[in-house]
Amino acid sequence: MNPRFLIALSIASLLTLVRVFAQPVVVSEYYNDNPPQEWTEILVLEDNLDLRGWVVTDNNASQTARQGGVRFKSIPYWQHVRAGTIIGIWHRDYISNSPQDFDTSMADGRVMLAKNDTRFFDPYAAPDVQFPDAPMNLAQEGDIMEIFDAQGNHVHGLGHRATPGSYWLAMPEPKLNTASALNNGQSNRVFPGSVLSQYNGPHGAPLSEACAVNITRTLPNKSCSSSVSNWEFWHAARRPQWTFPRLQATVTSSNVQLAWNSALDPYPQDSTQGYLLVRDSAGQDFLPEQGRIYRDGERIGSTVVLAHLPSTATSYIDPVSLVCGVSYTYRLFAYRYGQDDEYGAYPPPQSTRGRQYNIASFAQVTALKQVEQGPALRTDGSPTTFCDGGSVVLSVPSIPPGYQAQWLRDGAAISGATSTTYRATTGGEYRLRLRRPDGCFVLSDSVIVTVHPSPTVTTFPPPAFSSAKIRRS
Ligand SMILES: [Ca+2]
Ligand SMILES: [Ca+2]
Repeated sequence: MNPRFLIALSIASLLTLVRVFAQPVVVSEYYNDNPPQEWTEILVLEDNLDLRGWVVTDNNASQTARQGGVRFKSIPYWQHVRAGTIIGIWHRDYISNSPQDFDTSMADGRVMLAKNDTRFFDPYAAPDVQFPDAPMNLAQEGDIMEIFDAQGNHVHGLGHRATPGSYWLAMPEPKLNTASALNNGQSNRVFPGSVLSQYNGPHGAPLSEACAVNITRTLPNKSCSSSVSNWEFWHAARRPQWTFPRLQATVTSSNVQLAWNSALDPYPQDSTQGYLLVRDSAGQDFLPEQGRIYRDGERIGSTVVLAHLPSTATSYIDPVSLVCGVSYTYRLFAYRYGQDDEYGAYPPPQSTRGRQYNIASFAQVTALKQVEQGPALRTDGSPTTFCDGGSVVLSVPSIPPGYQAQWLRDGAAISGATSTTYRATTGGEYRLRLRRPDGCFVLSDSVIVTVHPSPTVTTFPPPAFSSAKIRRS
């Protein structure tokens, strides 16, 4: 990475610290060619977004006047668009009937629609349109793809031109402008595009690139010089959020009853989100592959897929009779989107297409058959909620002879924690598991420990500048 790039990037980062945008939709990439082959790729970043009446439009070659494009029709299709939805728009008609080129189903979070498909779009022409017969026609010398909300407010714009035109200069942020022409066969794309703040910057900022290689229609963007992509940004937008997931298991003689708190789903009516519930009896740390569709009853090593559940579900009964001495670990993953229309059940994981699981924040619990009442945990009197750096000591008074102790956090054994006391410094649900001489397990009750990040003080700008703002986070 050359020093000028680093300096420019750090200046761009500083600028975005001062002005923070939360644009709900961004222009991600567009491709210049003869109009029937041209397309624009936009990415939805806000969940359950009403896109009815929104506009995507282009500009003229000198970047001085808005031209035309599409207005999203006022139909239910656009009313509850989910975060992470990828919208590709052909600038004319569908170029083939393959699912790659003609995809109107939004259940997988990706569509490829034609501007001229009046089921989804009304034609849009700006008041100052210069060529009413050819709107949404990318020009080599310069252009801008711009998004407006239903009230006509600027949302985001991505342009290209060696020198910026008056429209681009006057256009509100957030916006980017690649400082070059865009020949036929080239795409202009946001890159690195790994955080939202990188979708805004001054003309020529090293935040977008135009070239004829690594063109990625409705896929995460790649740089002109390497195949690294911003798939993690796309994935993070497409997976459900689940803060502090908690899964509890109650073992009875005939089943295991599971209950959990909910992952965030602002629009459960569309059944776009759900849960994948798995069970393991051999300590395998199963994580689902992104994009892959699993079947109920499917086995992956020692893990079995128990069920797919709607996002409104908060409980499940596993009709399994636990044997004394055997422990089952349950994992519950929140997901968004169905099977990808183009790739099917096994998309390449870094394509971010199809079903996206939150494997960074999921719920887990271990179920054991209790043959005797477990001990109650004690604390040392310290609070169980504290800041980073704090701790609380958990203990039991004594352990019966021959019993082996093991502390668990969120159902998983803590390495080396085998005495009657444990000092907890990280958040989670703590239990003590005792193994009896006959091999059966006994579980204590649980203590939930919550750890908040310590307040940190950041000075900005750096001390070399004359004034400083203090940010607390
Ligand atoms: Ca689709
Ligand atoms: Ca792309």
